[in-house]
Amino acid sequence: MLLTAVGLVILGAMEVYVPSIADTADSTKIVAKDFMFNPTPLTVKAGSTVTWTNLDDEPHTVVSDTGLFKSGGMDTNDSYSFKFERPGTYHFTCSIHPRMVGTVVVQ
Ligand SMILES: [Cu+2]
Repeated sequence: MLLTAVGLVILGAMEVYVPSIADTADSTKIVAKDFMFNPTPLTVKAGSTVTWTNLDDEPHTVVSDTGLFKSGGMDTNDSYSFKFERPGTYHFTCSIHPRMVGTVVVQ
């Protein structure tokens, strides 16, 4: 009886976990690699959370040109996420490497 209950709890947790992965589809992800953001521009729907991940061996940041969002330093494999509530065109740079630029278009 106890084992059955534990099994149900684990199964229930998995059912919650799987959709949460689906929510972070590739279409809301930007990588920093080879000192470039990719893809850029990235187009998402309003209310989407965009996640940047640093795949370089050098640290990078993600800083909005307007100050709307600003990550800390991201080491290798670190990520930063920001939820875009309003439609618009959002430019960002890496504050360490200013030639690294990118754009998120929110529809
Ligand atoms: Cu950088």
